[in-house]
Amino acid sequence: MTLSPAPADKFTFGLRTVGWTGADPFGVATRKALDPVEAVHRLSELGAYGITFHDNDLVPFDASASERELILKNFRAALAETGLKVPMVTTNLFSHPVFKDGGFTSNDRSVRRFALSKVLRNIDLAAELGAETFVMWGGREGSEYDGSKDLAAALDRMKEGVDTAAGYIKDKGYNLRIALEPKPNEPRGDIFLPTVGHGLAFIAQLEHGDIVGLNPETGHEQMAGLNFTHGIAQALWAGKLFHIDLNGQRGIKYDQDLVFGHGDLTSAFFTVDLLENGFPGGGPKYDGPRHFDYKPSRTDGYDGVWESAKANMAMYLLLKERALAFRADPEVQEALKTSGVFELGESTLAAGESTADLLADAAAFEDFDADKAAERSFAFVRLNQLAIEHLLGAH
Ligand code: GLT
Ligand code: MN
Ligand code: MN
Repeated sequence: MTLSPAPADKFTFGLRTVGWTGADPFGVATRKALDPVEAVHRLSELGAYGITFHDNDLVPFDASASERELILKNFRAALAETGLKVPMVTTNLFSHPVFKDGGFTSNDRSVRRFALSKVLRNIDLAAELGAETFVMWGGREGSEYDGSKDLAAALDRMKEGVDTAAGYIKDKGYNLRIALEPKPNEPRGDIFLPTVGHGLAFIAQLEHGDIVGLNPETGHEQMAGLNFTHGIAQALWAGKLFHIDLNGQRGIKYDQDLVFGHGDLTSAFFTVDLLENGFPGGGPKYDGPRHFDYKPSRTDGYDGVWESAKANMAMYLLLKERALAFRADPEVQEALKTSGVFELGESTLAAGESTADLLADAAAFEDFDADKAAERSFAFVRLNQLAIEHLLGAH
């Protein structure tokens, strides 16, 4: 296996990632703005498959119609020249002060109407550029004070916004699906739909939930102290892993957006193991873009920007190599067996067995020796040590 990425690896980057100039709440930009056309060429040279963007990453909020056309013309030309794809597009409903109380859930109805209209117009652009996923990250949808929102009404408005956008996609016959991106907090004190679990429960309430899924981000689940691999596993299991934002985060703190694998490396290993190898017993697999949503550190110049873009892809490919070797190792297969990992795939009731049959089965209860069963060692530590050894290249 080679560590040089190729378009077949389906690595994608947000224009906002390599284009982040380093402005944060405490300081101004440390890098000059990046021309989107240059971003397209650079990413393509590095072996990426695609680029993603918010409407306003490309076209400034206050651009005139003719300025918009010129920007899009140059961008399309760069895409055509390099063959880089745009698999995902999203809408900025968070930067302009008008969105300070949210877009879909602002207490001000005129802002909600503006936000919805902005989203619908951007859906047209996404479809035109051939995107298949339309991400919705509601960073400003939330509150600092519980008394400032009618929380049920906020969820109604969120549902209205997402369902209206999904209905519009269907009416237009676009080949697009919506992917909601959960985040627990930042920039709002508390964001609505804070985790994968909240997102899945919300989708179940939608009218057009069939074309709405999730775009989980590594760091966002970890900011809430949650297990990212478990989160994407449940989304996959529910048929809702439509897209993924890979990056790095170290513990429960502000959103770090580090390079993938530069946070919790063991967790990153198991994330790649799941994405590349799937569940041990089969089951649904993810085949969408491997999208990196990170920020090149503001300490670095453009050399560091391109190094970090390469680092995301190299980390993924290294982890993929290790994860494939892990599963292919006979010792690991044996350890998985000893640990009962494959046994979990067997249904607890036999085919056609009723609850009455189970209750009548003395072997399951009266004759079951709980103390004896409790003696079984699952040997999970050995299995995990093997995983870490593979991760470190020791096998
Ligand atoms: C913003 C956020 C990301 C989201 C983007 C999608 S915007 O940069 O921090 O996690 O994926 O709107
Ligand atoms: Mn993200
Ligand atoms: Mn993030």
